[in-house]
Amino acid sequence: DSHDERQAEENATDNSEPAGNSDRTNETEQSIADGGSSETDGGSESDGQPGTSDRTEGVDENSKQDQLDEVRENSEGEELTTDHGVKVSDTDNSLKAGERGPTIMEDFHFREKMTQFDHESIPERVVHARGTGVHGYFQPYEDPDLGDEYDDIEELTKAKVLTDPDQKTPVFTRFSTVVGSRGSADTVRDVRGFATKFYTEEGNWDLVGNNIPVFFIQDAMEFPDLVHSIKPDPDDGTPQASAAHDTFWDFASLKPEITHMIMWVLSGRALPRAYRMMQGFGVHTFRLVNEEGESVFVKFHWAPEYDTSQLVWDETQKIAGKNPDFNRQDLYDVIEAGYEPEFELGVQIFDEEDAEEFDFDVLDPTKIVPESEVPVRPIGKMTLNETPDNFFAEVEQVAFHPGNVVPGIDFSNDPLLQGRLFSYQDTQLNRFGSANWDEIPINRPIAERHNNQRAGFMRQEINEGKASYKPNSIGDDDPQEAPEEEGGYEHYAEKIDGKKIRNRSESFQNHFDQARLFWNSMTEPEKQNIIDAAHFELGKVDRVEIRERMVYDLFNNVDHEFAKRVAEGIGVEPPEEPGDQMPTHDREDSRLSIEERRDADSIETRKIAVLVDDDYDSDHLETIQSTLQDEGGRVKIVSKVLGDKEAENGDTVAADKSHVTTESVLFDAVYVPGGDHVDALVEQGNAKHFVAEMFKHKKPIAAAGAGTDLLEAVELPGVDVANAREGIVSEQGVVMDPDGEDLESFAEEFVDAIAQHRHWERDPKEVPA
Ligand code: HDD
Repeated sequence: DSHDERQAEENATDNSEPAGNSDRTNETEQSIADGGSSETDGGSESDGQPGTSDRTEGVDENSKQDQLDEVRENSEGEELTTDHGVKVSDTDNSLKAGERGPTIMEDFHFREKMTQFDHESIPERVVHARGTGVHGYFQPYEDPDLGDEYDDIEELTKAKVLTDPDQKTPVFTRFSTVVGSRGSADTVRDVRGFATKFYTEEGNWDLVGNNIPVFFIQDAMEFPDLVHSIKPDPDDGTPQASAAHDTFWDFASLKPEITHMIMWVLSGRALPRAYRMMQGFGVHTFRLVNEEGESVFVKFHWAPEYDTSQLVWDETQKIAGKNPDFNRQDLYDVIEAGYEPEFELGVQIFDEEDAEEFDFDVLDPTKIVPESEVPVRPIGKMTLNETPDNFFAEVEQVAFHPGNVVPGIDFSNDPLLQGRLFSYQDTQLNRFGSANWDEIPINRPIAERHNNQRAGFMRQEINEGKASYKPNSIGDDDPQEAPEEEGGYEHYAEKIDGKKIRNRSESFQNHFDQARLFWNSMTEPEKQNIIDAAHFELGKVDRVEIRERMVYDLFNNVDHEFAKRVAEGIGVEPPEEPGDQMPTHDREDSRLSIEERRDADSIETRKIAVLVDDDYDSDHLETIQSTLQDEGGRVKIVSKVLGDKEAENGDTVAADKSHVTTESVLFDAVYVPGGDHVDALVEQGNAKHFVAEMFKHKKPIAAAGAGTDLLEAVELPGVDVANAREGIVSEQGVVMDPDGEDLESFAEEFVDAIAQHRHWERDPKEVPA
């Protein structure tokens, strides 16, 4: 199995300890021939009698993989054939009339090969075109703590995927950027999509969320306008994957309801360090429904096992050139190295009465339910542990639809959600050209399917029997409708009584309260990041009236100081008074700040570069390297050129990367061991730049022994290397041990500095990198 081979290879080459093992435990060989019907029973016992089988039972974490095994194709050791199974003798030369003559129409192999190629591409997603996806499973917690009001999760929902702690439901999760086309860069300023397909035994449930808990607009009717404004301009097709142009800010400046979302998008949330280092949100208020048909409202939250972490702006722009696949590659790399990124699923539960109490409308997707009002209750965990075999078949063809829900999960009347329930089905028809997109292996449920929906382009299933209508007497009226007690989906019987009306509810008008809450909740460096981002984004806007509207009509109604600080950087006269709609509250919620949420207790999966040249101190290298690896860090040796480097004592180490093939922006931290090699390093512009840029991007830096000379040569602002001549000094995330004597304590200090991720106290303005 190619997964195992990749695993073995990674384990052999990656010099860090894998945190887990992503092998599938149960490699069931299930073929159509040996009785597992293509309808699939998900690995359960089947009596083989068409029409008499029970609902799928015994779904486990491998069920989807077992199903996919049925369609996996492996050419290893095989002979080349045409699509129709005829062996091919020559695939390099077309059939010609004579040695140097024209190609002959009869050449079926040429025609087939070329036709297939000409039709290889399908339309990219109109939004979220660029992304990556991986397999995993979800498992509910045993007895989750739901607070005082509810004892157990069954009181809230009958969805087994959320309630049965013995059930591991397979999932496929796709992460994405929104605006850029399929070939754009990963590290642009943008919202990230976070879409999960749960292949539950009761059918597919798609939780199609983002890494930001609110949205730009309040009604799906506005979505085409929003997307047209942010996508490249219609006349020249620029800029790619960027909000920073007149059309987007024109639209934004005329839509005060966008303000809250804009605050998030200008923050570090829009620059995630990794897809596995960001929160996810279902955004809308959904409903949970229990066996009795009672319902509560719910907001879904994903919390990453690895701290939510951001990149800094200068770094993201450089990464976009050095490695545009930065986030996509990271996810594959860590999973293939044996780590299994986890996300905890949490719910905020509130009922209609609670909703009445809030000073915002829970149906308005530009609002959060603050965690200070309703805590997030963790109810289960998703583990991502398997990379796809084929990007097109799995990542590109996976198709999500918020309308895919299972009994126990239902919708609210959020007008954005309601519109999505139409749009996703429709967009898949455009992408796949057929209503049969749900038959594509990655989209196929594990749960059995029986209905009279038939035919159409690329139909795969062979539906037996004469009657494809209901009611029928010819086929015993099968397939039978399932009453609710047998798992039939019943929509929550919400009472609705109103006039047909096209308007925006009064309760949706409070646009600045939560934007201010967000601003108030930021640490000072996070506020500065937002201001810097506004200077960049609005600085790219040519029309001054758009910049003015953003400052006067939007930002000045969030916070007066904020509006003034933005105005100063973009050639707009700072407002003299706060805006008339500016809320005066000074509420904060620390859960909104990435920095305040940080646990900072682990360096697992962080990438650390060690700068090495000939005559390094091998004790300095090995002691620190092994501590970092024991803590789960991934250490790479970076040198001027590839090849073995020799230590002072004759040991050698092979360089993993050279300065030609890597850059500081691709690492989380840097370490410079001592030894005579430092004489060479201080002469290398690339080595100095590496350290200076690490400093500029607020990343941890460590140096032992003579390694500190390199830091001195770089003249890091505010770091007094000359006076750090004794013992271990750690300031601004720069850890130095000039004696190089207590390497263990030094390593621990360095680990702490890496766990902090970024050292915001630094002032990078003086760093010439
Ligand atoms: Fe959407 C894709 C998330 C509002 C219409 N959306 C898409 C994807 C994600 C989201 C993660 C990518 C799925 C994948 O990986 O294949 N969208 C959201 C969230 C929204 C949201 C969290 C607000 C809360 N979307 C939204 C609205 C509409 C759409 C209001 C239209 C009315 N979204 C689409 C789409 C896409 C899509 C055009 C493009 C490709 C696809 O669906 O499959 O239908």
